Amino acid sequence: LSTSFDVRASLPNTSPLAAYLLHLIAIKRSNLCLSADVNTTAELLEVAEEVGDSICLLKTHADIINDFSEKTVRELREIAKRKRFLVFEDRKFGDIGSTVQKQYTQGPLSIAKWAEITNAHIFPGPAIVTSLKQAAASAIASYNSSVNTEISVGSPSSDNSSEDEPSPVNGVAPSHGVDRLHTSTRDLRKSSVVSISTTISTKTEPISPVPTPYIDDGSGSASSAFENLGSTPYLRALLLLAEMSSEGNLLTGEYTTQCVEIARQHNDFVIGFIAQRSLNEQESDNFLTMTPGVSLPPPGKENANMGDGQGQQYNTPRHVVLEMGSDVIIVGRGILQAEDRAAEAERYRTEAWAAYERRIKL
Ligand code: UP6
Repeated sequence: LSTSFDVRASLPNTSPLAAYLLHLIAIKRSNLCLSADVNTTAELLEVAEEVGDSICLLKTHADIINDFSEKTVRELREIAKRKRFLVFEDRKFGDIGSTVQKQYTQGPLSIAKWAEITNAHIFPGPAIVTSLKQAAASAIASYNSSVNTEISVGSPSSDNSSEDEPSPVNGVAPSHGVDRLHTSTRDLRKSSVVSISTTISTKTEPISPVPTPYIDDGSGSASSAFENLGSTPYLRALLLLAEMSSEGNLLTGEYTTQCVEIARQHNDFVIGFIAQRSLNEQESDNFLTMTPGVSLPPPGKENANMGDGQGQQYNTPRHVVLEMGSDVIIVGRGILQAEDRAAEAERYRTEAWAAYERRIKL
């Protein structure tokens, strides 16, 4: 619990995406994830612009966005690249392996194409993890082959790509991507073993540093820190729901323990948990803990019993990070309903970062 994010990024068993995120958190001095629970693309992009500098991660519920489309994905990826955050689709998968593979890679959401991180329940058993891992490897292979194809056939304008298609750097072009995904899924079955760690993308983009004032901690300029970090790698990872924030939930005791066991067996793909406290117990555990159900009480109401009247239970950033050992706070309405969302996000970021700094000094 007292190990810094930077040190954790360099530990031997840390997967490439976890290492990237840990470095990003350290550089931005942000362990804040915005839960962007909005209903339109315009609102999503607007809030991403407003708070992007203050967050390490933006969490979506793509299935509540009425006009979700390729445009949503393309523009969100553009903001994520410019403002330097990762995207986490809070899909909470919970079906048999074969079905979750399709839900992850196909359909109108095609999550694997645009979200670095997603999450799953383990109540269907451990095959949910292996199946998602396999589908992620397939999506990465598809992306890599799309980049190679672009290189071999020339610029995207030389084929029939429509203007609305994301560049291969930001995501897999929709129509082509789906075909490629089918092909590579077939290849995957033939070859049977695909190691995600062998598919680290080296096809990175030129760096466009974001001059964000709070990043500079005196140890060097933000832009040089970002240069060292490089651009976002095309990688995929999973969080397991080990605990929930809602009143009376059943993710407790033996269920939570099983979740940790499954995560340990797949720590090349499972980078951490949605949980209310750190679940790192063994020396070799380096899982990221992300905690929803976080809000700051309004001034003067510090001792109020916080909830939303619909089962949600809230804790403060300080409690979650300092006392429970969580790494990243997930905040939705606490920021979304503020008049000045950028300022409110900064308030949450500052609180959560101060709690982390106190924790590592303990
Ligand atoms: N979420 C929880 N609790 C969990 C898991 N996920 O609240 O145990 C998600 C919700 C919502 C967000 O689906 O998107 O985190 C919390 O939003 P809020 O801050 O507005 O309550």
